[in-house]
Amino acid sequence: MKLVVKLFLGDISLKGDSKLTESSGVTKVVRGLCWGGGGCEGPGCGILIHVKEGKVVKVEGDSNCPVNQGRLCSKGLALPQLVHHPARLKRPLLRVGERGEGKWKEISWDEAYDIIAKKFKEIAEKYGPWTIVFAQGTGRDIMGWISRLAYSIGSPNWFFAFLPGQSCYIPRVAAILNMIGATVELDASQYFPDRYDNPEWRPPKYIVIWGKNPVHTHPDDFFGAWITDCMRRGSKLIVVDPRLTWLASRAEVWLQLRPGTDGALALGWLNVIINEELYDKEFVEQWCYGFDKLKERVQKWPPEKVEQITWVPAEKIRQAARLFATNKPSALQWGVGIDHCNRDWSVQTAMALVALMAITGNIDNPGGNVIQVTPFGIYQPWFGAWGYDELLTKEQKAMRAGVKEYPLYQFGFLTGSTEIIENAMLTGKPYPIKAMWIQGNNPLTCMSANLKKAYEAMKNVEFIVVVDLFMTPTAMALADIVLPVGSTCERDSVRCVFQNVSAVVKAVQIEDVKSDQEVVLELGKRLNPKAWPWNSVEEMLDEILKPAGLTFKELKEKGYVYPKFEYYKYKKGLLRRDRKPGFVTPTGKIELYVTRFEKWGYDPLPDYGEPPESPISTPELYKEYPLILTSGARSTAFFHSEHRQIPWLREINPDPIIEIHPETARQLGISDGEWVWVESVRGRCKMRAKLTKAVHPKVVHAQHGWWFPEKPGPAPSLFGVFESNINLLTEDGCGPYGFGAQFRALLCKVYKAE
Ligand SMILES: Nc1nc2c(c(=O)[nH]1)N[C@H]1C(S)=C(S)[C@@H](COP(=O)(O)OP(=O)(O)OC[C@H]3O[C@@H](n4cnc5c(=O)[nH]c(N)nc54)[C@H](O)[C@@H]3O)O[C@H]1N2
Ligand SMILES: Nc1nc2c(c(=O)[nH]1)N[C@H]1C(S)=C(S)[C@@H](COP(=O)(O)OP(=O)(O)OC[C@H]3O[C@@H](n4cnc5c(=O)[nH]c(N)nc54)[C@H](O)[C@@H]3O)O[C@H]1N2
Ligand SMILES: [Mo]
Repeated sequence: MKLVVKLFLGDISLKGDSKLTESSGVTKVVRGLCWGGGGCEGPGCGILIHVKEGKVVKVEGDSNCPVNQGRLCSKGLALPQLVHHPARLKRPLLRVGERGEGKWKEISWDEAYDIIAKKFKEIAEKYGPWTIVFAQGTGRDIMGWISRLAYSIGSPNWFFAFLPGQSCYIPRVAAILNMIGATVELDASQYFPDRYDNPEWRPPKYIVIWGKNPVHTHPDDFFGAWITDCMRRGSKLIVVDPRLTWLASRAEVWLQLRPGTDGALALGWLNVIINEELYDKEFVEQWCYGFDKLKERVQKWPPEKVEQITWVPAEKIRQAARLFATNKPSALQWGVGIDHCNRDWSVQTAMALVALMAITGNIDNPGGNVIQVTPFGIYQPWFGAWGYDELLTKEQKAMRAGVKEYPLYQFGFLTGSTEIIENAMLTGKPYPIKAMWIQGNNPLTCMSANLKKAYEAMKNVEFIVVVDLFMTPTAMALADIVLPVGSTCERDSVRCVFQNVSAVVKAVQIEDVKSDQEVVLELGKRLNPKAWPWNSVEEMLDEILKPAGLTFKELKEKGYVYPKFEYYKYKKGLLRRDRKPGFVTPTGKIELYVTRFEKWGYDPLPDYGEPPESPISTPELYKEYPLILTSGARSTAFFHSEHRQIPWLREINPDPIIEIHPETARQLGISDGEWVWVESVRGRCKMRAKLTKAVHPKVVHAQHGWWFPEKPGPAPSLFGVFESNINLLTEDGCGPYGFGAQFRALLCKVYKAE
């Protein structure tokens, strides 16, 4: 039978995995994008949304999308269950009982906007607009919108509530922006629409995967299966991870380090590569600054000493360092393991890893670590600076929480500091926080490393609005108004991040739900019409796309648009404003010795110290809490605290899991599947033991973000958020540079829950 599918965007013939027949009754297939809103923060996977009678009946990967080439993860495949979930928020809600009581009244959007706009304006006038804070989660399709909303009322304080030390990628970004002037990513041919067939591309000989698990996580705009694609084309792996991940089990070398000791290990690699003269001398001479000082610094870190700290045998350290340095091109990929495991040293750990990429000459070369640029130079909303310069006055910028304390905050995402804002909520200093807008963020379940403190802090905020798809513990406990927004299948939006520009396309409408974009535009107009001159979301998207010479309608038709990509941009004068060759740093070179850090009184070189809690830094505590706790390695079933109510996904991962080595469990009298208490000096929670040799006998790994949508919502239960949540045990606060968290590498004990 000839396949005829009526499409939203004109007719296209579907191929490959999309074998639909008329008899299946599917009437419409919309080509969209999985990005936030039920999907993840990942690389923007192309999807085909199958719609029948206004319902999403199936979502699959788009084989024409160069990013995922037809593949899709469990969360994307489960979108139909999410879109039509009975617990979805469908109308704006106004709190009518006490906070946490769970008593709500449905109101219209106009009523909701009126209340919010009035309140925000009053507060801005009386206390200053900076006392209204705008909180987002990991971001995805929210960052730019919410930051502009904040700036349009004069608040410089949009931030991650309450992510300690901006510890999702930003500590790494802070290091690399000051050393290279740009971010880099492993070259898996993602910048070419013809991908692996492109003649300029070469597969990396070795891929070092450091504190990351991309096949589960697809983070930082990287699709995990690109690693396995490279492996099929000859790439070999070196994995640095305390857990035996799927990738570690397939690596030529797996370095099972003690959690939190990455800095020492990286310095050990640098020691070997520099002292054995395995580095790229020409590249270092021509393009790097401060090599001699780095050379001097790494003398402190011979492999034998590093072995004592990291538990990784010196010979293995040498082997890995030699393989990486002597096989060009090779690439090094780093993950949130760098940001979460050693709060006070995370920036300097990242610095050591940047130095490894640089001195081996693996920067912006085919198959190395390529420098990322914004496609078409779009002043795009993703990085969240959208409107910063034009909308904020100098005085308002100076009020951003953290700028005075942490000069490096210029090199993150222009966000306010969690530590300063949370403290301001608790103490009223340096100014009180009067209102909070929470969009795409579940601080009471996930993002804070100290849930009870976050709870206490937010209780002091007079007026809180939560914008979400579901009633979360945060919304239930604290919201005065809850606004329902749609999934990635329910909105028009654009994604302009690194490799391409692509369109998020609306396929269905669920009751009174709006998209995040509509909400910020409509509320924004009421707060400051000058900042939101567009009459519709489409007009706004057209404006954003102007530098690409595209309208939103054209982008929807084209699907995935790639700018021309160039290697060796630093040689061609493509990075600097003055068009001279070199990097965007004060010296124009890659700064192994960071001149800005020197200026600000920070150590300009990589270094290592113990995590705040460890067998070495707190030996007394270690006697009582004899296991090293790491947390939050991502489950394929969930995005952080999301998806617990989605049947297909909950079935994959029904309970909160703690991984324990079978030998350790035997000594503790714990058997597989048993409920246990996990306890740190700060608190305890209940989890189900999974016995596995994938963890070291002295290390346990706990999942994060757990709550139970099936349990009672009203306080004190709050959907059981304080029962099995590991963030009752973790430690908050940031490191000296203002970055880094301690979600991992802490001490705990585990015992049977009788
Ligand atoms: N112990 C431990 N804790 C951790 C971590 C860890 O490794 N270990 N990791 C940390 C890290 S790196 C991060 S980034 C944070 C994440 O912390 P969060 O970003 O707060 O986590 P999410 O669960 O993704 O919460 C996002 C909320 O946004 C809603 N949402 C989803 N899509 C949309 C949308 O399109 N629009 C709107 N308006 N809402 C949406 C979801 O329903 C959910 O309630 O957690 C941190 N917490
Ligand atoms: N399915 C799914 N995907 C996600 C998310 C999700 O919640 N679910 N969250 C998204 C977000 S916001 C982020 S930040 C990314 C994170 O993505 P990744 O950076 O890939 O992070 P994780 O899986 O949290 O951790 C990576 C690895 O770090 C290891 N690790 C733990 N402690 C240490 C240590 O001390 N040193 C080293 N070297 N490794 C350590 C863990 O064992 C784990 O295998 O994932 C994103 N993608
Ligand atoms: Mo994150």
